[in-house]
Amino acid sequence: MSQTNQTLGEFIIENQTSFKYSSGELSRLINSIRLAAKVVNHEVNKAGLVDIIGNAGDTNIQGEDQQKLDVYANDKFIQTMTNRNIVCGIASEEEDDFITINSQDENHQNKYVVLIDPLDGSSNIDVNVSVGTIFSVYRRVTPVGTPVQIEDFLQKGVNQVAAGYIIYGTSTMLVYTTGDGVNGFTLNPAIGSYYLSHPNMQFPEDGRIYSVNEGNYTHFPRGIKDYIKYCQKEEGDRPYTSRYIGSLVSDFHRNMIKGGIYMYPKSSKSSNGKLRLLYECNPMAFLAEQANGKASDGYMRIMEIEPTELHQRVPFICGSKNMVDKAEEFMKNAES
Ligand code: AHM
Ligand code: MG
Repeated sequence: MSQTNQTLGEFIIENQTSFKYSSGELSRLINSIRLAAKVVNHEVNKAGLVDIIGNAGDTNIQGEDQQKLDVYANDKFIQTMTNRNIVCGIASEEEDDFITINSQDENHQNKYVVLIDPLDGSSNIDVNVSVGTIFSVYRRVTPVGTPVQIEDFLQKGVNQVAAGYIIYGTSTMLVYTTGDGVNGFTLNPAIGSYYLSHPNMQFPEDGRIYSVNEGNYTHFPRGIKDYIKYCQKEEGDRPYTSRYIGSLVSDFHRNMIKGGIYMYPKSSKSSNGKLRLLYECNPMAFLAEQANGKASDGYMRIMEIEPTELHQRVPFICGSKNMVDKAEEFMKNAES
């Protein structure tokens, strides 16, 4: 039985041995993400102060260049994982290509690659709305000790060994899975430690919240339009409530706790939707499935999609299982 006074550090150590391929490497990796997240959290929290305490122009009070927060977060996560020498490669939504780590060092035995969206929903920062970091971890498929290759990153979501997100919200939380359920940890900012606050998180099988950018309604496929009309219909426990933050991590987090569905479908304007398969959809799909939820592109399981490029986009429907099933049913019926 989990204790709520357990810190993330204690939890990682306690659960390390139950992990199938345990060598401590994955634990060190989660630890470095935990550390970088604290640094980024600090910066995100004072975002509104930048114009007040920063110098005019583009340098801050220490004389450092002011960076956009998403660039800052990208640098911090990459720096932390590179300095601690715990992964062999990183791909980031903020970088055009993947980064190879220590390919010159023949003793470099690290076997994991990380894919990361360092600050998702960053357009929300200016208006003080929650943003998040999303990460996904795979075991490399090319030989250990050699430079990573594109195929180490272009793996199906089912191959993930860990995934998670940090939500910089009213409180900051780190939520992650290593394939054995989903656990959420809340940062106590006074102490700088994360505590297990949400053990074994589960999507309710049914929900009453739908989250979609309805401004794009006219451009959505028939099946999605029909499903939205279904959500709005006065019948049984409907109409459902519409909630859309526009910050995937926050919308997902709320839906996981309360029960709901998130949709970013394709539209006549963007044939594959907006969200990235490798940095956003796969990690959220892994978390959803580990929390008894479901993630689909409308027709098939997200984690079964064969990736073809690093920044590939896919339509994304994710949340309470029965709701995703229903949306898929509408997609299918619209075809016939
Ligand atoms: P980003 O990676 O550029 O921040 O975009 C991803 C975000 C998601 O967090 C959010 O759900 C979605 O974009 C919102 O998009 P839109 O404004 O088109 O509804
Ligand atoms: Mg993003």
